[in-house]
Amino acid sequence: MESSRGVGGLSREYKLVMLGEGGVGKSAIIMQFISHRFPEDHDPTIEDAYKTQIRIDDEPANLDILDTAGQAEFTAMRDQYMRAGEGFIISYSITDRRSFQEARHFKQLICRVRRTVDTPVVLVGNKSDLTHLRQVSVEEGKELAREFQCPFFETSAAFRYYIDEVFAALVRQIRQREAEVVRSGERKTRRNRSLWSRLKAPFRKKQHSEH
Ligand SMILES: Nc1nc2c(ncn2[C@@H]2O[C@H](COP(=O)(O)OP(=O)(O)OP(=O)(O)O)[C@@H](O)[C@H]2O)c(=O)[nH]1
Ligand SMILES: [Mg+2]
Repeated sequence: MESSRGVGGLSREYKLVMLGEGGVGKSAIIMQFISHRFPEDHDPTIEDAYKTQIRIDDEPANLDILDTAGQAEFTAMRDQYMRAGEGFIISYSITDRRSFQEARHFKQLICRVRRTVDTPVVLVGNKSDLTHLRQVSVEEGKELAREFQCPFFETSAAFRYYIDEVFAALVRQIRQREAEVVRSGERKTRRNRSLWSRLKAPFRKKQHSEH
């Protein structure tokens, strides 16, 4: 298991994947996060990768972010990046109910490909600035996040609302899972040790009785 500081004191790299229907603002969220810019036009993504270094809870983190295609015709690589990613942002637009319904499909796909329900995820309802076009309520978003057992944010890439929070929450999720794995590993080692000492006990007794 790699420590959170990585090998040789370098900061740990986190492989994050941005998922969601076409046009919900995946690229806009990433661009605002990395370069504080908002792309006004929709330029459908095929696949783009971004790297950035930030500090989260006073620990450095190298983020390797994959921006994926929402358009169905570009989804050939999906299984591969779903396997390789460590944390996933599932995004929808609050102005597009269909994109909200698709969010559940993305979660199911992650579970199916990774064969576990225990993958770090953050749910994001983007375009929160477009209140007059809202089709999905905050409550519905929260309810889906409860179902996913994951953090939830309504973001606006246009106004840079809650953008940093999304990435920080995802890295925290990954760190928590890793800490849990380490703890359960220690528990197993302790259990094995006590099993071993119980197994060895009769030998010890025998040795003592011989003297
Ligand atoms: N008002 C508003 N518009 C947004 C917001 N986020 C994205 N947009 C706009 O929505 C359109 C689509 O944004 P993109 O970031 O290209 O969407 P995408 O999810 O990357 O789309 P694909 O790459 O095709 O999957 C663009 O015209 C953006 O300017 C937002 O928070 N508020
Ligand atoms: Mg895009």
